[in-house]
Amino acid sequence: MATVATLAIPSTTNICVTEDYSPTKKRHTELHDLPTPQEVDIPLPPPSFLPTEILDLDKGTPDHHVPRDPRLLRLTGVHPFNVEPPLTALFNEGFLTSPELFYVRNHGPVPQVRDQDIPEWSVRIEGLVDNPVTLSMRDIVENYDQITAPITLVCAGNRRKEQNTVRKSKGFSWGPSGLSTALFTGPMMADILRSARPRRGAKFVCMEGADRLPNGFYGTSVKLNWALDRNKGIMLAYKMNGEPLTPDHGRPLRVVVPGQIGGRSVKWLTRLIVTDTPSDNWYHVNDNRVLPTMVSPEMSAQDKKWWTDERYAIYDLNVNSATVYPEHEERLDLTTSGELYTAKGYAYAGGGRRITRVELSLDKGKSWRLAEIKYAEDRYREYEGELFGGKVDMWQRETCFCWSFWSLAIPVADLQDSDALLVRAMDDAMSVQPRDMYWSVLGMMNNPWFRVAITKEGNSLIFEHPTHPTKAGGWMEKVKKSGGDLTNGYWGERQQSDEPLEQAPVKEICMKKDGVSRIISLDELKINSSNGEPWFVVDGEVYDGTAFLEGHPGGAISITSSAGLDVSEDFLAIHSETAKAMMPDYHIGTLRPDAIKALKNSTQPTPGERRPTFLQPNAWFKLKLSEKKTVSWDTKIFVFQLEHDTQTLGLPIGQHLMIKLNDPISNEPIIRSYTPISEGNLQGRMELLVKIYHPGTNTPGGRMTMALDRLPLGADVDCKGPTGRFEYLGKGEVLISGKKRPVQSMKMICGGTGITPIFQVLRAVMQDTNDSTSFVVLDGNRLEEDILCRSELEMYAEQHAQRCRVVHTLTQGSESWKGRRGRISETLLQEFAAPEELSMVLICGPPAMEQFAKRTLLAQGWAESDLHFF
Ligand code: HEM
Ligand SMILES: Nc1nc2c(c(=O)[nH]1)N[C@H]1C(S)=C(S)[C@@H](COP(=O)(O)O)O[C@H]1N2
Ligand SMILES: [Mo]
Repeated sequence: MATVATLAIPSTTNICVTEDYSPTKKRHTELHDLPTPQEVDIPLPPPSFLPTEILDLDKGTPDHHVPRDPRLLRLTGVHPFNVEPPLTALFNEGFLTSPELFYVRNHGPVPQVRDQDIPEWSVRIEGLVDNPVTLSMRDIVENYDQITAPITLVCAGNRRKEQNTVRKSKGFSWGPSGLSTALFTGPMMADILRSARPRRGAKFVCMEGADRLPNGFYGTSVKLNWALDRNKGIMLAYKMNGEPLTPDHGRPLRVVVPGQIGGRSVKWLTRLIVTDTPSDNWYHVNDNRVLPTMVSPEMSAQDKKWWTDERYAIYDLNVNSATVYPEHEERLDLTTSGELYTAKGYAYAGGGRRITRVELSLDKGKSWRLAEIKYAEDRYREYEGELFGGKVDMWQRETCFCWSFWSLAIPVADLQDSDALLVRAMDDAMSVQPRDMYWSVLGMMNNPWFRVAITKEGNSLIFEHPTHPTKAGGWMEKVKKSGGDLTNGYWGERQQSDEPLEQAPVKEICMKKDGVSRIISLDELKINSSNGEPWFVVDGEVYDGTAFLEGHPGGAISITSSAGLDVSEDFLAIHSETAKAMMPDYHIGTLRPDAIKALKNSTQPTPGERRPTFLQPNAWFKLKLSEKKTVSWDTKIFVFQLEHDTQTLGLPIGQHLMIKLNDPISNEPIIRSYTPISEGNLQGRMELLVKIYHPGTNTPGGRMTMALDRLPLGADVDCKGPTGRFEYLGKGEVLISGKKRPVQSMKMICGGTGITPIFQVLRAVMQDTNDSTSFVVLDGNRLEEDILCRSELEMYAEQHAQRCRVVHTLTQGSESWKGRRGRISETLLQEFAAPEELSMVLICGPPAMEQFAKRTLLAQGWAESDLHFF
């Protein structure tokens, strides 16, 4: 080991702040130059390939600027970004985790920091100090001693899914990978604070990040004396494994508080405030606590005092361990397996305490076997020198701030005779993981013995972890489903002394409002959602999230992006009982049963797949604008390219698609339904006929149409569909709300761009020589120039005179206009759209026109079920 110190490791003491922060740099060159781990006995970072691509998933979110690794498991839907790596992938990286696989816990959007702004990034140190200062990145990097140290960060929510399976907590589910380890580089916080000279009486240091959240900036505090104590290792960091911090991990600067829960390690650091009381930041008060187990979500919501009692705030991590091998759902073939199976996993403790033993049991905890433990962190204690521009100086530090790895070779015969492999760790304070879970409102610090269930299947053993972070399955769910009580001290196994079947006393939270009896169709859901009211579905019930957009802790975007969707799975996975108890206020009705199925059946997109048809009913896909053709002074055809030349849109006749794009002015998404003018089986492209509603003296203009008009060629819009409850099946057959209906004739009443859905149906009939359905089109416009699709309409009327009649009426026709004049009137409706057997009326136009038509047609003898409004 003596050779270690003499090895020349390239250092980067002279950090050029700007160059060092290129986010697009693929790979840190220093790593190539470093000695291999065999030469120097310290574990070096695994090969890292920082992603440079923005994933499609992130494109429509406030994090559209953050490149990410697709392997990460998203725990709270698309946004905010809360992810853990797959457990095996994390473990297999070894002691250090590459930044792209490092778990992420973001309460909101990632602040966008440009390269050129980094040197000017500043941190203000203020409060109870004699010398308040503002330090720039340059000061922080150049004027303070820099250190590099390996540190494991663990989210207080690690393993929370197990808590949520017992009883839903006020927190989303984490599997056992809510932890990662890296070499952090930067100055000690003690040095930074000393230069501001804290005053007598100062006891805490509050930290604040730049991420703007629903309840203010993220912030928290730790004790000042800890921050000043070098043994506690609290530091600021701007590098992780020698790379500049990535956006998700706090670029350009964060706090790292070793040995404590990750929540104290504030990212995107902007302020340090020295105070005499703990932080009053919303996230300090309402997050990262273990309330007494009897405090229910409702109790905690009713009484603030639970949240302000500092005794319940978490600082040091507790002792914890988990098994990685056997993996979840691993199968061990007994005919080919050797005699021994080596179980492996990780263990960590808090506050710098060392893991002093890890024990495994195969008989429910009656007897234990001692595992071997590897402390990779200790290898750094013997190393002296610089690494990534920071001094590695840990020889005198006795503290353990990193995870350790345990392993134990077990005779396969013993596994075969056992129902479960249990693991527990102990630390140097002799704290040991408990057998039983300590459930609490926030579900944090979950650390009971980690149990891997073993079952026999033929000649194999099947292993099962308690849960999977994002998928169904795991032994806990199975036990719960079969009526077992997970909290009975025997992992839910029924004991002989037990009553025949004890029902878990879990109270279901009712999310429905008393007296709400409205039945909502799929169409209504879609229409209202596309009109800017975010209606979404959870367990077959419809909620309108409009009134909660501003107050929503998850941000408005998580609600708006749920508009028109069945989000049961995500919603239930994310929300606490408290959140669910709020839902009656937003409950507006029940979705029609057929609609529930239609929503559920829609498939999820597979990225990179060459799909024959473009549209998917529950997923947004991007289309590129390739051409704008001017039709008249206010009307254009927008040509969009499909994903490949032979792809078709996949829009049934009579149905619509939703288009979503960002309002260039407010930057908010706008969603509207359209019917393309191009044919549904056209390959490679789609054409939309759109009348642009420019602002007038008294009218604001159409937001969507103006936004479309401004969209540059090559830009993307999001599309989803089909929607609509009407479909023309062909040869006189109509499908309406899932029911077939024969028609011999159709009356089509339209105004302005209302012609588009009507034209689509008309064209389908006209193109089919075997279709004998007849039509009348009553088309109202202002000027002759405003008539859309006129030549096609007239061509049809000419070629199929017996079954196609087209009547135009103009409100401001010029003198030369020979056709009808005035609005669509009672007389016109009587003359061209009188009730008939085996007929129906299709209507599409401005709201006033649609209302007038409805009233008049009903008065003239049509039944409501004969009318369809697009
Ligand atoms: C009006 C309806 C809604 C209400 C009353 C509501 C309420 C809440 C509450 C109280 C929280 C804080 C955490 C908790 O107590 O569980 C929360 C967080 C959150 N909600 Fe909602 N929510 C609504 C709709 C939605 C929808 C439709 C989604 C999308 C599926 C969503 C996604 C989220 C996310 C991602 C978080 C935060 C995750 C984090 O802590 O970073 N919410 N919501
Ligand atoms: N500014 C800011 N800092 C933050 C958070 C945050 O949302 N905003 N999340 C905290 C929590 S709860 C954890 S567990 C760690 C996670 O750090 P990581 O995302 O780099 O793994 O960051 C902490 N620091
Ligand atoms: Mo966390």
